[in-house]
Amino acid sequence: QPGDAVPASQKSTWTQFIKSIANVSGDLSSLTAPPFILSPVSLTEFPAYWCERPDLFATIAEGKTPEDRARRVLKWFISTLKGQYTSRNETMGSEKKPLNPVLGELFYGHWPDRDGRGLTTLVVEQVSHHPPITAYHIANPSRGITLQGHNAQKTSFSGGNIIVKQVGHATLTVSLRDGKKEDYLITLPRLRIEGLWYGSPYIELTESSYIQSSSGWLSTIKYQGKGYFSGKSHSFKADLTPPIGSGSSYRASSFEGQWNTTSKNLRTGAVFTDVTGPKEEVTVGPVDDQTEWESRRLWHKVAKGIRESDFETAAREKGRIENEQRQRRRDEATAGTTWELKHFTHEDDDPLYERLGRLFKLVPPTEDVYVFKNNGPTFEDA
Ligand code: HCR
Repeated sequence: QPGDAVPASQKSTWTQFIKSIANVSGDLSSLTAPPFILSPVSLTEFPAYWCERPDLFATIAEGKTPEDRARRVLKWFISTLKGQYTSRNETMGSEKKPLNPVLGELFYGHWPDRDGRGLTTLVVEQVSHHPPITAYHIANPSRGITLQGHNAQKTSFSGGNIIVKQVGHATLTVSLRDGKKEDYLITLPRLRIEGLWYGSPYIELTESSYIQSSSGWLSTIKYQGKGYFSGKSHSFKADLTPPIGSGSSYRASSFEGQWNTTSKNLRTGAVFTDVTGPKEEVTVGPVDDQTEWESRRLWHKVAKGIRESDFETAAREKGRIENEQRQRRRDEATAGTTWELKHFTHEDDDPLYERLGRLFKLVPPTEDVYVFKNNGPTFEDA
């Protein structure tokens, strides 16, 4: 029944919230949502989903050929989707509205070196508040792999669902043994938030996303939900195709399955991805050791309020943070200064996006980029 999962006292606020979503297109982050749908986690924590299977990230470097590495990148990418898009349903019962990060908010974490896979580090910074934009840098220096990207969202409403277009992209770089580098441009899928009328939202991925390697190998990933070609939710089909003009010596390969469970190689029948086993959450330093700008310290009281259903405290503390931010912006305007980013530099064009995007005629032909300043924490005690 519509509204089934909504607590009785919040049914009318939920209906109002849904109606306001239908009217506001673009940025959902500032809409006030009923308490039952609030998450105590800030959006700056989300880039950690990219590396919750750090072994798969590390083994990209073990690929012997461009094709082998492109397949490993695709396997790692598909294996991140379950965490990125279904983990709130698992931990909190449904998709929730994350805390809207403040400008300059930081999130640091790492995955320890285990069995020789190397230490993997994570640096995240909220680089814009309106619209919300999150930049991140993930690195496994001993394996010579880095992932850099930024993420914003444009939302619209269609057929009772929220459609989220992800704005931004990620680039992955692998240092090869001969001193050369291989780059990958990763585009991001479109989301459909379903189940809104029942008060238990969940994500389905739609349309296509791409991973273009500088070696020419291209992965095209098509997403489908229930009722389409496999009849199962969270389905995908990915084609890995050789560089254009490389002749018949290479054969394209295809993979099919569900990104939240398993998938297989269509030709051989061998398992391609399997995310039914445990994942490894990012390790984060204790809240007491964090600076005021670090996400879990900054939102500590708000998150505690949400977790303990003390929504009065949560709202008061959230208001305090937002007022402080407004005052900061006013002070900057008076002083004629602007906020300086700590870990990233904003550039209007991304040469890597342009170069790799051209190979498969990606539109738009360029996008902006947040370049990492290489000044993250030392992660010495990791
Ligand atoms: C759309 C979303 C905020 C953005 C979240 C993103 C796209 C962020 C980047 C990550 O890599 C992947 C990711 C996963 C999330 O599924 C997605 C969020 C889902 C909901 C949230 C909305 C702003 C909240 C809408 C409120 C709903 C739940 C009623």
